[in-house]
Amino acid sequence: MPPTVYQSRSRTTRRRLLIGGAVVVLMLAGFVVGRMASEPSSAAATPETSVSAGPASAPPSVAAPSASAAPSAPPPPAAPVGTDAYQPIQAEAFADKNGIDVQDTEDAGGGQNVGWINNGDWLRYDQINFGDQPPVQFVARVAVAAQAPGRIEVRMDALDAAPLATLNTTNTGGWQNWRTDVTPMTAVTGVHTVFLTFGNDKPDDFVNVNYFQFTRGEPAS
Ligand SMILES: [Ca+2]
Repeated sequence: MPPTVYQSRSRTTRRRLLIGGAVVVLMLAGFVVGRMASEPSSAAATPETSVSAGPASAPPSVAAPSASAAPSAPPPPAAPVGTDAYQPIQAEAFADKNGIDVQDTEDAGGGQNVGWINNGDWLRYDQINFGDQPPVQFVARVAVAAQAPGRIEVRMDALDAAPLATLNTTNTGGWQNWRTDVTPMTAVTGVHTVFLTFGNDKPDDFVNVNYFQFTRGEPAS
């Protein structure tokens, strides 16, 4: 009897050892499988997060330097020299004159005009910028009460230079009846001193001028 008891005891011990060993093997296998599974998943997770974080943070970081660099990038836009020939130049803004006087104008927009102009008078305007593309027209805002015709001539850099434009003045109905007159213009480019010289065959005043400008062919305003 005793041997059977010993045998039965030894059998249960062996079973317990086998079960315990199997549990250890299963735990080891589970550890290895878990490690293999966690390694690829963690390796895939790090690229994903780094990739998704890269593009998301990259555009703002790129845009921020470019936006901050933009103000510092265009310091070399050189300011245009002198007065734009293609915008209205107020006649009363002369640098020098001969004869001629200034008065408040009744023309639209107000301001002043030059008047008391007769033969031999002139006006000088410094640093008028014609740019690289030449004008084709001289435009002047004029009022004429005189019946006798006269001329406004445009000369570059010297009073005795050949006129590049000659505007013939005719009666507009009064010294404050304003009209925009246009005449063809010989090509000129760059920055020049502009002289307006006045001439007619009578000793009387013959024209008032509010403003003038040059055009490249656009309709006169
Ligand atoms: Ca004016």
